[in-house]
Amino acid sequence: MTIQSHDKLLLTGAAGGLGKALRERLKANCKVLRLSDIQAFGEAGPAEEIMLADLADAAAVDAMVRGVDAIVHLGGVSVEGPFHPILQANILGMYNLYEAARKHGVRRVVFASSNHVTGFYRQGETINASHPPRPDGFYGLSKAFGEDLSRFYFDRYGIETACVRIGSSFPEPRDRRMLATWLSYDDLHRLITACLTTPVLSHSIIFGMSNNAVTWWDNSQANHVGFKAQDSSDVFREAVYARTSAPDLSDPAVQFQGGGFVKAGPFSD
Ligand code: NAI
Ligand code: 15L
Repeated sequence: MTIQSHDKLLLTGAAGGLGKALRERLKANCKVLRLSDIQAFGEAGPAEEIMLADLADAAAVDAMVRGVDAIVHLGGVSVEGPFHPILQANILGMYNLYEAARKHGVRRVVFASSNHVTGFYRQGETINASHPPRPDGFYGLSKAFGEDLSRFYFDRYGIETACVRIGSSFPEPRDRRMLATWLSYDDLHRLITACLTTPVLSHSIIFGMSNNAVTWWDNSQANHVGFKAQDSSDVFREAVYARTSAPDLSDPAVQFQGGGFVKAGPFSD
């Protein structure tokens, strides 16, 4: 069940893959959904507003945040790559977003962090939110920064944040690794809804995954969020095995949880 918990909810990264998947679903969580991205993506529909903004532009971010009650923050560079674009969108962008949230009294944020914060743990290990970050690149580092920054804004200003370390959120798992990391769009929406509605969120780290039989992540420290995954990658297992070859255990992409990200680069700006 989705509770309409907020008057005006801001969704950043609305033009992206997850933004498009969540646009209709999140309308049930609020009276008005404000959609933002750096790139144009069409007209506002009923009960929607569109405000384009570059996350690196403090004034634009301030205007984007003014008047909203809560934020689902998906915007930014979403893959490994050169440092400077990541610095602008994911690091400076997070600072701009939380400064605007502080100034305008926003009390709760759901931050799309990533499994790449801990991508250098091995696929044979089970980790929880207390394991130290082991980012697998500049992208994972930027998400680790976002988690730390949001913790500071909670400790200092009381802004609650759920750092959702999303695994792989696509219509279906694309390879054998994603049988462990897959998060369905419906489960992602359930997870965000839980983060928006749980009475006390505090600063929480939660791995974003469906109810997959194979898992590397233990969410027992996030029971207070109240998320129960209802989908599972298991229904895709046979098809994924049929179209993929047996893993090469000497390949770092198979050894580490971050998959191919762990061997991306080096990049020059
Ligand atoms: P995406 O790349 O499709 O969407 C990201 C959006 O952010 C794009 O529409 C892009 O235009 C926008 N953006 C980039 N730079 C910006 C800037 N400077 N200012 C404003 N907007 C900017 O990525 P996707 O898959 O939709 O992911 C959404 C979020 O979830 C990202 O933060 C990503 O890191 C995170 N995530 C996604 C996962 C997945 O499996 N899809 C897994 C882990 C994390
Ligand atoms: C991510 O953080 C990316 O945003 C997404 O595109 C996928 O690559 C995902 O991680 C993953 O690890 O599968």
